Amino acid sequence: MNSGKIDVLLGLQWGDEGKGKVVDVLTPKYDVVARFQGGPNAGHTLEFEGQKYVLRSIPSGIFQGGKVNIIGNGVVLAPDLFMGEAKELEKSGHDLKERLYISKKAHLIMPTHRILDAAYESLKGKDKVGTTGKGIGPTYTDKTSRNGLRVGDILDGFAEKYAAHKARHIQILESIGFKYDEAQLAETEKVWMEGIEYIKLFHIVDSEHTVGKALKAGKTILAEGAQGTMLDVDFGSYPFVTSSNTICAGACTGLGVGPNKIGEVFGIMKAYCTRVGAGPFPTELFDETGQKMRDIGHEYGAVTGRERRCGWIDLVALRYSIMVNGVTQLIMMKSDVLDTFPTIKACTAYKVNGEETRDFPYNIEKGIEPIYTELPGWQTDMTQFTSEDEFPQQFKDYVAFLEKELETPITVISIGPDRAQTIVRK
Ligand code: 2SA
Ligand code: MG
Repeated sequence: MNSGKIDVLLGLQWGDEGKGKVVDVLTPKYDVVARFQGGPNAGHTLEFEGQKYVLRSIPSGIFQGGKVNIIGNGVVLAPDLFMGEAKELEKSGHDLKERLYISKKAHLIMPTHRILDAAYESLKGKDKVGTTGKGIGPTYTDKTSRNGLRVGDILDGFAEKYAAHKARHIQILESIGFKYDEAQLAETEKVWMEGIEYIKLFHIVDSEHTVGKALKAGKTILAEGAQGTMLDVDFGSYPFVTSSNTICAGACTGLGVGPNKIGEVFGIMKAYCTRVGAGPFPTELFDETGQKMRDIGHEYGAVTGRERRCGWIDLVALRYSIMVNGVTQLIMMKSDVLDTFPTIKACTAYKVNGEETRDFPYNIEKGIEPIYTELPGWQTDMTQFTSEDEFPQQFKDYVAFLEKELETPITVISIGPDRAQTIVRK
């Protein structure tokens, strides 16, 4: 933690690395927690005091008083979903309105963006991305094509702006002959407009100033990433990616800070690997070993409930993620899921068209053969451990092997979903 700096926490794989839990452990140390990209396609699960919460657009610092939470300009916000999420938290006694700041420059996800999301997916047919259906892609598309509607727009002349944007969307839908339920749209719009009014109850600000002033005052800031590096629009497995920059640089553009203000970069990874949606996944397992990971790790999506694809840890992809993010510390999640496996495999290189490489290639869609190193499993229940001294030798060897391959220290190891099941290494 660095005063006057932004520490960034992000996923290094395909999302679902367990960022929610880590953020929950880290937030008490920070003055400000900010989201910088993505939107309701994220689902950060936090468990405490016997309650389970899934945060989509709201930063994870929201549960503690005295913290400033920011939804940055890089985020895309769906007012109706935001309202549902916020009201749910308020029901359980959390006061949000004083703690949450929303950027005027964040783009709004309109109901028609979600229909467009479905329309573009259907046009792609068998090549579809497998999006979360939350309108993420179309909203970012409107942003970069200079057609977007922003939170700041709700403060002035909103009705006309909304109507114009909607008309343009309808025109597109008609031009591609995509059928949608008009009554359903009208229904959604009603709730969405209520959401617009609801947003006005929060601090709507130029959040870059909020962040800039906090940095100047020597406050500590945590930027909370969503999805993962392999879903980054530039560096992920394009086109099977999300539409934002999920990497560390996204925190700069998504909050309005210079790169020299970045402090620690926490890279979160699982002890194995998962992916939801379509797209390449070189170390994917289609056998009972993969099913075992899914069962033990409860690998089902927080947002869509979809089954996650499972496979061994991919060090080629992780090295790449560490490089493009400038990761300074690794945090390894779900180590306990591998507790019963007799053998652990780690992919250290790819064979691409017969040639071995340790560098992540341009295209991982076909012709990739993972090269594995096999390590003996620890076959020990680690879930009750409280210190790294208790780790079995085989697990210590696995960690040392990963650190050597990744040339980055693993500073925190998670051995279960509870806050208490977190080992901070000496
Ligand atoms: P979209 O809806 O346009 O962003 O979908 C594009 C692709 O990105 C994938 N995607 C995700 N994959 C895993 N986890 C996601 N969200 C997490 C969750 C939250 C997290 O559901 O728990 O860990 O931050 C997520 N969001 C998008 C999606 O499957 C498509 O492949
Ligand atoms: Mg998740």
